[in-house]
Order: sequence, then structure tokens, then C-alpha cells
Amino acid sequence: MNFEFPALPYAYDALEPHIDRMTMEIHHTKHHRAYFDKFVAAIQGTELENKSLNEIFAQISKASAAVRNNGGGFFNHNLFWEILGPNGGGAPVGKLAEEISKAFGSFEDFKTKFNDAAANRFGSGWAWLSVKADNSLCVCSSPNQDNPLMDVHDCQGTPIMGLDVWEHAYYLKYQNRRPDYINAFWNLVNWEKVSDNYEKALK
Ligand code: MN3
Repeated sequence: MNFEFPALPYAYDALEPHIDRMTMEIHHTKHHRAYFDKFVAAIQGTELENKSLNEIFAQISKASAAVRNNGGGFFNHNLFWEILGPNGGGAPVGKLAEEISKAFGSFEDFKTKFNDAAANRFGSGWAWLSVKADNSLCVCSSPNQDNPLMDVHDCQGTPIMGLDVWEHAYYLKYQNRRPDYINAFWNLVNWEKVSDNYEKALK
């Protein structure tokens, strides 16, 4: 089995006041852990066992709902924890900053587009910034635990930044106020990590 459940790369209270300790602890030790455990159980003893997540997602339309939902949940949270951090916020620099301006007009225009994707995703899901096969940037959202690596997604690419808009990600602190949670998210984005993801996603 080549999958491991990752430790959170910072303390549970490190993202306060934007995301509270209890939300982070339950989110990581209960929700994320459950996706991981159920994903492992779903692939164990099958031909998917020794494939990479990218390989599994590229043919997710042929996989079971358990693999799709829990494999997505495992991967999506791995990425989410990594692109957040206690010293986050601000704006990207360098090539990623240039490409965001080129693709969306300005950093502020990009944020508006991403906020809309996150706020308008009905029910549970994610907002994404992805790199498409032609190396262009794309903002989109997905339902449930789907992601842009999946062959079922309408805007396929390599996600370099994601925002969890399931209620479990924000309800304890923000209740029904998803837009307040989305605004708080920008104070936490680790742009160095997103830039790193961007460089790796380029083909
Ligand atoms: Mn979640």
C-alpha cells in the first residue's frame, strides 16, 4: 500500500482566528481520516492498490462510488492543508502572479472569480485553481469530493489550490455564513506552496 495519512503540517490552532482549533481538529482527525480509511478499504486487494492517485482519478468514471468519494476526499484535503498556513495571505509573486494577471485580468479579478466559484457551489464541494493541459490557469468548482484530476470533471487539469466549502469546514465558527469563511481563507493562503504546485504542474 503506497498511501499514508499525513500529519497536519502545523498545529490545530495555528490558523486561528480565521479557522478555529476545534474545526481543524475534527476536520483532520475525523473527516479526512475517515476518507483515507475508507479509500484504503475500497482499493485493498483490487487492481487499484498499486496505482497512483493521478492514475486512479484519470479513470475514476470506471471506479466505484467509494473510491471516487473517499479517494477524492483523501487527496483534496492533503492539498488543502498544504496550501494553508499560519503565515499565509498576501498575494503571489513571480511567474504565478504574472499568469494570474494574464488569465483573469488582475489578482483582484482572480479572487472575485474564485470567490464566486466557492460561494455558488450548491451544497458540498470545492473551489479550485488548476493548470490545464495547455498550461493555462482555470478557476472552477466541483461537487462532493470530485476534483479536476478526475475524468468526470468538466474543467480538467492539475489543481494547485483548493478551498473546501463543505459545511464541516466552517460551520462551527461561521454557521451559514460561507462568504465570511471564504473571505477569511485569503488570510491563510500559502502562496509559496501554490507557486511550487504551479511550477510542478507545468508541462
Ligand atoms: Mn472537508
